[in-house]
Amino acid sequence: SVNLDWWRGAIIYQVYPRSFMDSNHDGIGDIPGINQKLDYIASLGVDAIWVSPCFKSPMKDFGYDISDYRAIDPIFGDLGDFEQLIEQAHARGIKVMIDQVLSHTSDQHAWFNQSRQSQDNDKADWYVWADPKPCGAPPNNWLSIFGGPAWQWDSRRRQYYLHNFLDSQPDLNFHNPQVQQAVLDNIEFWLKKGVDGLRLDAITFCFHDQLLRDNPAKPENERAGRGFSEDNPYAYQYHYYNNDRPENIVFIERLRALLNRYPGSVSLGEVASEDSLATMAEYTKGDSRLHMTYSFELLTKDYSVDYIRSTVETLENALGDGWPCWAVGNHDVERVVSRWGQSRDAFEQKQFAKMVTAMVCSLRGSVCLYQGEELGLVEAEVAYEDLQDPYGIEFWPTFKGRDGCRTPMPWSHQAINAGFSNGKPWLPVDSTHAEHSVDLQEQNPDSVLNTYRAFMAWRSQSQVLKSGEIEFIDLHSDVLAFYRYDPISAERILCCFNLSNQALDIDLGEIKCKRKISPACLDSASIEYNALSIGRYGCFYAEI
Ligand code: TEU
Ligand code: CA
Repeated sequence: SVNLDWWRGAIIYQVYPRSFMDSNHDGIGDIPGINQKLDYIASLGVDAIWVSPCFKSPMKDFGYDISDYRAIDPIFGDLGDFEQLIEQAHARGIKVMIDQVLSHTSDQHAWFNQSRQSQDNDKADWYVWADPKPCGAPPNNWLSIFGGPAWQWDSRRRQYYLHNFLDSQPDLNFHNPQVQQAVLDNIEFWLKKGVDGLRLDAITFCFHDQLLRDNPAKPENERAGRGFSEDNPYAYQYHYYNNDRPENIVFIERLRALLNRYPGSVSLGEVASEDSLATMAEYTKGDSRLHMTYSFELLTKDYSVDYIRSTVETLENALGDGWPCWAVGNHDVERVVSRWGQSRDAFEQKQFAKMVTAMVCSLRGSVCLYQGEELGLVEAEVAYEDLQDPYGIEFWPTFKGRDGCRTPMPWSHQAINAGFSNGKPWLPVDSTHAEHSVDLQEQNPDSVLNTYRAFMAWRSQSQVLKSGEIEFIDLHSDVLAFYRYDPISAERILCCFNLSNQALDIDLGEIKCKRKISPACLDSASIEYNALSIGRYGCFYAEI
């Protein structure tokens, strides 16, 4: 029988194609490279892959600027390679999710080429065009995430166009129903090819306020980090008018109606708004909107037991019947071992990597894990001369951009470029990454990689970890502790994660553990009567 609910509690492995595996040695990872490594991906025990954009693109934002939504970029291969990817992933029981960038296209897209020709052509209204202020300035104060105003002057059309990201990423005008239909038709092209789901890039940015009202200023004490450079003025505004507009819901419902015609296909919306938790709830309410939304809340610089607990509790309270999807890393943020890990000690970094993966995979929800997390990779050092990310180039050195988490996967420690490519890689392989390569870790039963595999195998057998409810408890200020339980079967387990680098002895008080169920790969705790001893960065699971 087909499990249409496969996505609930699924582990989704994010592949960043440029840096995964280069099959033809031009220095850039490609789809045949992914296909060569499907057995490796299957060995991780993940349920699905999310492939970052591999569609035709001038690569100004490395694929998040698409010029043809139905073609694979030649640098990555061709449609046949992608069809093989779908077929061979499916043969291994792995679902395939594609990245859909709907809010904007590349400025090289045929739609934009036509739209910019005049103010009265067929596609004149497909993007967000506006006249300058009488003084010639942009129509309002909206800002681009990547720096500067969100408006770019077009000298031919003699109007400004909106771009929330790079000026080579013009924003589509979703108020035009033809745009919505064209976008949905592109999606259906891929659904017909058998893809199992969509990661919806920047989905909150589809609509804008048609009155083009100015965004209000944000007081200093509310300027949240989320990876923004401190000198990026984007952090100085509330983005009420160019982001998360109410019309989004109507479009999301159209999108869901399309997905419903392809049973088992799933949507995962990337939600970044002023009140992301409320937006996530709104976007997943009932069963006519998105299946799940992607949370940025664990991609922050700071973390602590209190922070994780209050974030998860607040989201859980807001969500109701909505389904969350967690991530501790992706292609946009510093790698988690460096971002959260306090330690430079190799053993502690390893323990930390294992514990964080187990922790995030034990929360209620689905999880996106980023390539390289299974190796415990640290953030790569990328010299200014080697920078590729336009966002990093713009704000260097207060913000170094996103290249440090995008460097190539280390496959084999003795090979040139750690086995990623014989050619010069588009980003250098970090000098410390070869010692974390897949071949070395495969030989070591205690490696982060083998622990990850064993943990996933163990987790996949636990229905309560995949779909149970969650309830936090106070145990110790350095220990994140919660129950997962099934209200019907009354199965209840306790999950504990020591976020500190100190071994701890904790009195469990009233909590009566029936038996320890920690998987052997993460056995770093012992319990005697009601005294729990848990190692530094240790994990503990018990049946209650
Ligand atoms: O990111 C959307 C987004 O909100 C990011 O700008 C995020 O806030 C920022 O990167 C934090 O550092 C998506 C993609 O994940 C990103 O790679 C793209 O550059 C962006 O959309 C534009 O398509
Ligand atoms: Ca290649």
